[in-house]
Amino acid sequence: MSDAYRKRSKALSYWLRHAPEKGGITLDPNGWAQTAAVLRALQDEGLETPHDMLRAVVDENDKRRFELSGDEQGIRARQGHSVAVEGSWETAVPPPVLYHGTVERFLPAIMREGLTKQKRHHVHLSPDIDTATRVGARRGEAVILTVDAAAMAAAGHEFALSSNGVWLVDAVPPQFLGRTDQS
Ligand code: HQG
Repeated sequence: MSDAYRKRSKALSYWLRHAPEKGGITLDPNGWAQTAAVLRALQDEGLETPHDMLRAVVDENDKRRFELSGDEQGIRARQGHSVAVEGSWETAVPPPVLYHGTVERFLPAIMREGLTKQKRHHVHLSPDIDTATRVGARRGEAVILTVDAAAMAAAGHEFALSSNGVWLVDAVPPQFLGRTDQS
């Protein structure tokens, strides 16, 4: 992503996941904002964004964080919210093993109480080690944990899959966690 797109992606993440009111934006119960309101908010930030550019920011986003509605009048984040929204993700049967990228300093708490969702709606899990490594590396040297998703599902934990491929759960109790050889 170019710098210009990254700046806009960060502003969109902030408004569409965490603080719509800071952009003068409202989200409907499914997380949709009016595209026109978002374009206005970008302009107010000095980030003039023609509609075509917004479409490109959405289409070329490195993690496919956002989606436009069919008529492009609406825009929303696919996952990662801290504000209350519902319905952006679907319940799904997970693969047997999923991964979580984190850093060493969180491990004592994680091994004691499991993965908990912190400020977001869900704990985010990755389908592969590469993705988990990138997630963990945002905070330092990545440590990759395995999640025994098969055993969790068998124990009744519900998994959802966002439309950009992120696995979402309420929590991962410590007995389902392990460490990969890589970390
Ligand atoms: C840690 C980004 C202490 C957890 C990424 C993580 C992802 C605990 C942090 C998406 C804990 C939460 C999500 C416990 C979990 N005690 N620390 N019990 N349980 N943690 O950002 O998974 O660029 O909410 O390990 O790429 O890092 O925003 O979650 O380090 O896809 O689209 O608490 O966000 O995507 O941090 O990242 P986050 P995450 P975007």
